[in-house]
Amino acid sequence: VYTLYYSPGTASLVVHWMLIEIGAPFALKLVDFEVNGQKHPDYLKLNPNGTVPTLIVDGAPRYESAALALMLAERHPNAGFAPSVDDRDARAAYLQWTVHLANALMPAFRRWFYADEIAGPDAAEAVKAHARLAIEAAFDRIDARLAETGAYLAGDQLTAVDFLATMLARWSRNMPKPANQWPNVARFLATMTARPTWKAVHDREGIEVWPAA
Ligand SMILES: N[C@@H](CCC(=O)N[C@@H](CS)C(=O)NCC(=O)O)C(=O)O
Repeated sequence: VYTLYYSPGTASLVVHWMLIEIGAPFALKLVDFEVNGQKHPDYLKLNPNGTVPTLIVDGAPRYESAALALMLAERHPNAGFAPSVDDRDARAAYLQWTVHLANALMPAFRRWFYADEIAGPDAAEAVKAHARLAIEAAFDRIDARLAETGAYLAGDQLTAVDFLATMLARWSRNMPKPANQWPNVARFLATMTARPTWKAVHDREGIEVWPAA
């Protein structure tokens, strides 16, 4: 049984969503951002970064949403969410896009949502303008990749990286250019968000489903 420390709609959503997809038993623990629960000493013992998600796996706390997505895919091979190591093209693309999303797109969203962190509130507008360019450039590249495969990020097979990409696309929903304004991303999102588990994870977290039906 896994235990997921989460906050609604945040980086924990990809892990929550995949747990539902896989059908693995899990417990949820809400980390209340209103009271800064993510910085509580007890929580910092689990995840010294003071962020969500944290997933308890065989009694050990694990973190980093992209790593957790890859790990769940590996631990539950029957779900088919990781390309086989023998499928070299798909495997390379799977790893490349997972790391790219975690390394380029997620930090840009961090700057967008936590613009004060970089250089204080006075610089927030400039930080956001820069973050917006980085996020839109990332979706340009994702769109081109999805045009190339005609299906998913790693190729024909739906894999963990697609759940990660969908969560990140959701984060753009209130931005000047939401991710579903890129045509190939829109086609991909239509497929991903039609999965019944997409609505299920929103219901479990008590948040509005995007895009609205
Ligand atoms: N690289 C981390 C990022 C985690 C992260 O920044 N989570 C945000 C929510 S999306 C958070 O916990 N924010 C609360 C805070 O920083 O105090 C991951 O992917 O797990």
